[in-house]
Amino acid sequence: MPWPSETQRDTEVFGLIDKERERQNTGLQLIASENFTSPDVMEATGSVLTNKYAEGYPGKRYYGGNAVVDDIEAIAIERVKQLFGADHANVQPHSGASANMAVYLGLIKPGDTVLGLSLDHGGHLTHGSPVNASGILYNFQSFRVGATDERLDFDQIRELAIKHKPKMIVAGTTSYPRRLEPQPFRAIADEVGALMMFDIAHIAGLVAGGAHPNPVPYADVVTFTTHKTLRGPRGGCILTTAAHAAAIDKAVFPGSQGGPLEHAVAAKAVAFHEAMQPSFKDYAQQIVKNASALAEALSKQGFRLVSGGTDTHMMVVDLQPFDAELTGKESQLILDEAGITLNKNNIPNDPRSPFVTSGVRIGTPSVTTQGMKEPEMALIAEYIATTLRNRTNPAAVAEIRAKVAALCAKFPVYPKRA
Ligand code: DSN
Repeated sequence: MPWPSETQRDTEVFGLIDKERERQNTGLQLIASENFTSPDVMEATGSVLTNKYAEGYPGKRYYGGNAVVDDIEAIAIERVKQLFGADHANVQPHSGASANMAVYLGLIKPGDTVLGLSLDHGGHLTHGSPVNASGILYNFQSFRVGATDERLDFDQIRELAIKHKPKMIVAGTTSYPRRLEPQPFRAIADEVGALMMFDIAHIAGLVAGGAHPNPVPYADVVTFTTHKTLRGPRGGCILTTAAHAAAIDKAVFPGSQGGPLEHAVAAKAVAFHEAMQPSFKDYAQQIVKNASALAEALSKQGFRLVSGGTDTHMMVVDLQPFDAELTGKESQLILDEAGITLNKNNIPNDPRSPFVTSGVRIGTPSVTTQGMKEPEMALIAEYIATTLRNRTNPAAVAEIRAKVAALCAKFPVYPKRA
């Protein structure tokens, strides 16, 4: 039987995909949690594996026909264990949020106390936000960054841990620009008898590439997404010590997920292979160098960097010293018109709501994948500042849009569809 698309291709959706490819090719992608995956990762994601049901784990499936899928998932597991030096890996979580919820389901009980970083100070929704299942089902107590240095305060974390006696301490962030050392979290967890989970969703690629410390030797469980700095397909992953392996596997399937997305698992395996190559170390180092260069250039343009700068792939920019009237929301909108994509972001103790904000978050994983280096970071800072200074002048914004397109043309990501 012919596919319907042979006679009636869905030009509507494929037209929009072409449009999105064009947007990604011609604009600056500065969302800290995004990246460009390789053609091989995309090929695996779009493969025949999307057709297969495979509830269970390699060698223990509920359906037949899984010999090939078993080999693929086993390769993904072995590669990621090797990449991070872990005892055990579960590569099935559909996302970082699913991975985190599976850890809570597997290792603690509803109502148990957990410590995590407050969302408005750089934590994640799944680190106990009251609007998320983590905050609804578990008794999360939040720590916050220091009032003056805007960095994690381990004295505060320790005091909270002693006071609340959590079952688990969650380390990890989504909009915190500083390096996270795992040892202080481990010391506090040991002192109060808590489990330690480290969510490295943002920095997994930096850890894999050796640019940031690996928490695996210190944490009971490490979660991450595969699509951020790690540059794989959209998805999640959990690494654990041998002691927690069975509980975590049970919490993922059948605890919280059904059939795994084996096309995504295959693409994760490809991404892990890519992250094992020597060139990935250079990539991880360059992401951080680019972020430092961009932060410095933005400071020179009159912006304030939360915590004074960055040692990761991202920075949180306080817009207030640049222009007290300018919000994150307005900046995001006008920069989009200039072909510069980033996201509004609360700064610590932000007087504005999360829908408006006084800051923006900027990341360098995507532009680094394109091959941009420090000189381009100076240009990007100039384009951002010029756009925001001239935000009521459409001709000036259009001029920046043209400059952004010219810059991106020098660093093409995906060739146009033939
Ligand atoms: N949405 C992701 C981020 O942008 O950091 C976190 O889940």
